[in-house]
Amino acid sequence: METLITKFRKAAPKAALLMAVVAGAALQGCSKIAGGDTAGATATALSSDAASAVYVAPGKHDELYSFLSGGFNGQVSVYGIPSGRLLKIIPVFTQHGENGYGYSEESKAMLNTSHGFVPWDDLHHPKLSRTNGQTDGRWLFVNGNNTPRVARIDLTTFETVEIMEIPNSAGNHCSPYPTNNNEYVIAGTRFSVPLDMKGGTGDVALDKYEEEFRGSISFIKVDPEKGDMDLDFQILVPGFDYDLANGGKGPSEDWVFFTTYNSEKSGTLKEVGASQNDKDYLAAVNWKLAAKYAKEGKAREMPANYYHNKMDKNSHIAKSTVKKKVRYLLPEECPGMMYLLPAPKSPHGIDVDPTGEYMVVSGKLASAIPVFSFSKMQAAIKNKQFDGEKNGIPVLKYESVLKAEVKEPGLGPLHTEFDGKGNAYTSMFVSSEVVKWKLSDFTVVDRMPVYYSVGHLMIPGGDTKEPYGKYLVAMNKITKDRYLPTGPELAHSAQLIDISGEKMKMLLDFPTVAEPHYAQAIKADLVAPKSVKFFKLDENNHPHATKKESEASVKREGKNVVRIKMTAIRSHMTPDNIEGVQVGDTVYFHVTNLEQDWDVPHGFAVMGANNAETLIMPGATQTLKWMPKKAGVYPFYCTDFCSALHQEMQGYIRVSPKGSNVPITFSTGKKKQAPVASAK
Ligand code: RUQ
Ligand code: CUA
Repeated sequence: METLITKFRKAAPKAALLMAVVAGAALQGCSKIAGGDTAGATATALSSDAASAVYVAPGKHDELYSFLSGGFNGQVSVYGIPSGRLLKIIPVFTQHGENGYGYSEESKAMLNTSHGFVPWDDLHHPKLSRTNGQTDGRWLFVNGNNTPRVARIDLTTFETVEIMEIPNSAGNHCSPYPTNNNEYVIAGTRFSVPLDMKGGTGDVALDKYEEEFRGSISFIKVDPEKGDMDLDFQILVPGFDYDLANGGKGPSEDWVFFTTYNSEKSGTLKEVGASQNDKDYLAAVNWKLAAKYAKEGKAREMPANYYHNKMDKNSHIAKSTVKKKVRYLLPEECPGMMYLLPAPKSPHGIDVDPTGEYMVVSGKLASAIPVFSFSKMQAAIKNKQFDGEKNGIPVLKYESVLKAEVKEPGLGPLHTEFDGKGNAYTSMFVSSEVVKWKLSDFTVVDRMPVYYSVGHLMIPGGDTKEPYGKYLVAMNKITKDRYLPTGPELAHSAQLIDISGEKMKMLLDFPTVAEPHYAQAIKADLVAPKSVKFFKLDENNHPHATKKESEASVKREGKNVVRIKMTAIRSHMTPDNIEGVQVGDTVYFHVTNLEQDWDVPHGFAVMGANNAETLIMPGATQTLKWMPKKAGVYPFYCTDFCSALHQEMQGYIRVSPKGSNVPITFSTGKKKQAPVASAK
């Protein structure tokens, strides 16, 4: 009792501080409106030649692709930079009615997990694949936060081709981090959980947090040619919360760093409980050494249960494999693999500068930004400048690893990126600004207000060895009065800032699809030339593909399955008249798009289907499953305006009562095909 009360008393002032920080964030947005000075603020912040700097003439292409996470819509959206034009939405963890992703029979398996079919997630961090520490434009890795998953998008097709579930994780937030040659994609858990060592979380009393809960860091191997992922091993780490991950480069390229909070190991009211200690930790993990330990037999194995879903390139059919074991390392058994660096209270962002020497830790509740030195860290390890240990992991002395602190940067520092010209840019959530400071003397040299409450910011390649320091994109959580009002729900927003000169220049606001947490951008010429225009029909090995109209068919299989193998080409479907289906049947429309040309998808929808349309790319086959419930005649049609005769691209399917003797027939144009005997 006594201790509880003392604990609470200690907590009170800290809780008050937190409340002030939270209230400050809300005030920030409102005061601008109340003051009525928004227009003024915008005008002064906007550079006079902003319009021409972002103008991409009709028919011309943008200089860069940017990939913005969609946060709680589970998707990635692709914008051209500098125009801010939305080019595409790539569904990843979320069903997408626009093209049938997650609805079609082929793609459903992408969303399988050990919890069943999960058609949603919270996607925070896109990370481009790398070669020699530079983005190479091959793949984009993204994380699913809620039901821990890592996905890979192929940038030749802009499609999600692989999703790996992460066992022993909960809230896959510090994820994904690809090493400099994609040796591994590394993913850390946000929540610690009790592991039952049987493939799930343990049924443990919640007040046992301190003793029973653990975190995990997962090491996913990436095939250097194909990009295929495979969970190699995990490190089971102390039961803190792990927030963000970023990796070294150059001298530090064997290392990956994680911010942690809740080193107090509080299991409840974390806004207070996890803010007791004056310092939490930056965890430094030598991933190369970890991989060596795992390879040399230090890893144990435990049962697990997680899904690995892959889309086949030629059939476009996703398949799930269930994995039943995972290997793990314990840091206390692997000397030299992991160290803890004290970092001011509940740090959030960790960003390593392009030279690999500085680790910048943004503590959202801290008043300065600590910058750690990698060479000092190496020396401190060598000279054993330790401040005890935590769960068998050596803690380095704060002073022994600290290079400098950036003083009075602003309120609520979250994330930092670099321009490759010796400058760092940090987002300030509470004071809504981007702050530019110098890596040479750690002084602040410029500020730019952003609207409002900026989370991440992104410089193309700003997290790699070679940033492209021309643009910065600020991703804002709150827009308030920035756009025409759209009821209670407002768009989130991105702002494009010119960072090529000494002073930042505001260029453009553009609303985003859901919440952009983080983004990546890359020069268009690293991606555009490799873009696939259509799929080759002769490489289509879908078992129900129909490569010629003469091969189209309708067959009854067993008692109540009807399989329709259909083709689509401008501007008809074959067959377009179908009879003999009965109530109670399960009907599969396997539609092959026969086009061999760019930008000619056909869509397919049938009245009353409890499903989305399917959108079939040229050369591909997609399947819509339909279970008609009433007798009648049902129209179907192509949903994508594909030619002048698109509206004519339609047909009928007749559904008769169960047990009816209407035979299966199908046709296109006048001549009826002979009825096909049922294949018992
Ligand atoms: S983070 S809250 Cu990247 Cu700042 Cu998700
Ligand atoms: Cu095919 Cu419209």
